[in-house]
Amino acid sequence: MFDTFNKRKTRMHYIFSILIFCLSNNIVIGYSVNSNDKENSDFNDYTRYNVARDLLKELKSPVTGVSERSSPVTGLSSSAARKACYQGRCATGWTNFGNTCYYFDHEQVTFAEANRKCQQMHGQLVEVESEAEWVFLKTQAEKKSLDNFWIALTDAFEENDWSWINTWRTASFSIWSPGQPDNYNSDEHCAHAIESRQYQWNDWNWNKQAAFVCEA
Ligand SMILES: [Ca+2]
Ligand SMILES: [Ca+2]
Repeated sequence: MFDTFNKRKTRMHYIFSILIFCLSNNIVIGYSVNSNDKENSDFNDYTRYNVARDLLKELKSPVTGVSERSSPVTGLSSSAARKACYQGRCATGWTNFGNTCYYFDHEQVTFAEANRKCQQMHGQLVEVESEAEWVFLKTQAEKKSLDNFWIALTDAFEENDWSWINTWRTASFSIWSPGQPDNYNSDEHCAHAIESRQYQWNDWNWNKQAAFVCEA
């Protein structure tokens, strides 16, 4: 009887020791996973900060070799041109839709160059805010045989959080091509409309070249 009690006591002690060992190791493993998560998150924050900083630098850098381009309403200041566009009076070369004038440019440029060129014309790279606007752009692009073109959309600040570069508002409308955005090579943070996909969108490396559309 006493022996049985001692055996049971030894067994309980043994099981208890194993439990303590497993528990402490789990805590160590748990800590190490959390610590790795934090390191990964710090690393992701750091690389994402660099991506965003690089894009802002690109957007601010002056575009060289740009020829003088037409303003949406010839001879008017930027605000006057916008007011005229709002009234549906667009200059030659600009196309009216709703309260906005649009300029379709075939020149092949990077995302930042497209943005700057639109600004030089007193406009901005196009923000596509509704299906109606997208259908208008698509119809015009087909009519003008426009190749792939940049739109003002980026996820440079947070992966897969797409916002418009002029207003930094999160995009409420989007029409991605099937399988996109795929952030190919972890290096695609700007969007363009693809001609071969009926001008649905793809995320792309901002140093690639495409046509562009401005609005004012
Ligand atoms: Ca991306
Ligand atoms: Ca892509």
